[in-house]
Amino acid sequence: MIKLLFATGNKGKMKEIREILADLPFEIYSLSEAGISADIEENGNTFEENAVIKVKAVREALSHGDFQVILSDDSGLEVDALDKAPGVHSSRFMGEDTSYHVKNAELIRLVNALPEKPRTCRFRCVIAAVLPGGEILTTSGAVEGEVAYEEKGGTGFGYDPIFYLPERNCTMAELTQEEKNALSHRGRALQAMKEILKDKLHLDSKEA
Ligand code: ITT
Repeated sequence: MIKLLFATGNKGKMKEIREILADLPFEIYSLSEAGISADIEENGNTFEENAVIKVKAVREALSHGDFQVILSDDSGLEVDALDKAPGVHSSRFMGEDTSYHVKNAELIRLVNALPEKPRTCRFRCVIAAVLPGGEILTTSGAVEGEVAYEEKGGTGFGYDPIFYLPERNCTMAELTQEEKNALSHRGRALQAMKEILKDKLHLDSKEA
């Protein structure tokens, strides 16, 4: 098994990441499972910059060789009518400790106040990796949707209950977790990263 550290403190992300990576021979640790409490300043202007900031900060906090692979995820919601806010500030929007019920209601209110503007939005995700030789790589994924008129569904986390998928006629939070992972920004970015890891680490699915 290959020891992989996923540099996130977000439990919702971690659950999805474990499911998406389940067919590869990784022993996966979150930051808390690895006993790491890195206070990382996410001061990049893009998802890519922040994803790289996270893996580098965690690599520096580790003793050499603790983990063969370090991954991070920087992601967020871009609402077109709000100039792509909350974007890289998605987790900080209205304060990190504010409930998503409150954040979601505020986003709906902001978009409803601009009735002439489209409700289009997207989730974006960038996954960054530090490979055994120290090489840093990134992959990205996105999924298009619309800001819903009300919260619906209980799958996933964060903004999922207000992320309406026109083609499915439901919100992201009304899909099963497996359905979400198959089409989400995170699912797409991680699938692309899995292909790179399989190639670079000479892995087959299931077995090392
Ligand atoms: P880490 O930095 O520790 O990974 P974080 O929650 O601070 O955790 P980000 O800075 O990448 O992570 O912010 C991502 C935010 O974007 C997240 O907290 C949600 O508000 C939102 N988000 C990202 N992916 C999402 C998803 O699949 N469903 C709903 N909301 C999502």
